[in-house]
Amino acid sequence: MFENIPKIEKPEFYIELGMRSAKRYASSRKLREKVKSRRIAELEIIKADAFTRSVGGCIGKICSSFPTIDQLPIFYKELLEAMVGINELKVSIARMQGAAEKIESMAMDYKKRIKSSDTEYIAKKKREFYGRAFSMLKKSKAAFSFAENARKDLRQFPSIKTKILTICICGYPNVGKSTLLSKLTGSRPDIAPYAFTTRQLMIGYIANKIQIIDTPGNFKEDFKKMNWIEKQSYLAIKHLCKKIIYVFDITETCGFTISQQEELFNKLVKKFRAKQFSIYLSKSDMGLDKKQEFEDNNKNHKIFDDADKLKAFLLED
Ligand SMILES: Nc1nc2c(ncn2[C@@H]2O[C@H](COP(=O)(O)OP(=O)(O)O)[C@@H](O)[C@H]2O)c(=O)[nH]1
Ligand SMILES: [Mg+2]
Repeated sequence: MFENIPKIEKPEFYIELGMRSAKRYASSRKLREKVKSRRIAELEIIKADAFTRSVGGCIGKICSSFPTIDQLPIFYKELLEAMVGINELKVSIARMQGAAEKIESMAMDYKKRIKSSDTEYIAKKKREFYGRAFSMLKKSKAAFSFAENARKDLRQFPSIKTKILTICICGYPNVGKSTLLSKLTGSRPDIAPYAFTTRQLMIGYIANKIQIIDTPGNFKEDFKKMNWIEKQSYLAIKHLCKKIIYVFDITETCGFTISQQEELFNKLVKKFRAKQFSIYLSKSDMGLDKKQEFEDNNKNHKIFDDADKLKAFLLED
């Protein structure tokens, strides 16, 4: 979703690029003026134009490639705030843009002044113009590096659809969440016989109608202390999903007892009160049948031990 922001270099890079562009234009243009000092002014104007165009063009491209923050869906806005900092990003973009605009207006002034001046004055003004332009860019160094770090973070943002029915799968590590995602959507997430396999949010789709997100279930209380994946999942549950499927591993081979799993389930139900919870009992193929027992204990929630039946239920809605 945010893959198109170009790499943001240090200000020196754009200075160098601008100077190279100035040189290239100066050597390729035919001068019209006949008088020596006029010819020098004409040449310097061509250079200043090329420099300003190059710097302004690069910065313009960077700034416009960032998403318009105020128009982002709330999920992405909060993710951006958590991972990057919205204000800091806005300030950095404004700084870079401001530097480009200032250079442009300095160039206008410089060109006007040297137009019909003598060689010595042109040389003095030239030193002044580039000196100021360079320091203008170098002063914005922090903004360039902040924007570059933001770009790197943004590239790792998940591509989540924010407008279709979204369901999150929650539960302790190793209970069978990714396996269920794969059974429901046919996608092939990271499944391994050890915990903490999920390093990226795993997302699958049923018939392009339902989006299912595999999340780690055991969130830390404090949002700030959550890791990257937990933050994404937490915000996805909070802002995007309508339903939650909680996976119970009835065999306890995941390493968590049923009562531990129940505790987490109750915590989530309390935390995300507005969501609709269903329960999926995984690993029921291993010979244990606890469906009736779960149904007796959870009158408020639908219980499934068959992924196909769960899928049919989700599609019904
Ligand atoms: N027999 C059986 N094993 C399962 C089932 N679901 C998951 N597993 C196994 O349990 C382990 C953890 O599964 P995984 O889907 O990665 O769990 P996650 O950490 O919750 O995503 C893996 O070894 C799976 O093969 C199931 O329904 N039946
Ligand atoms: Mg998993």
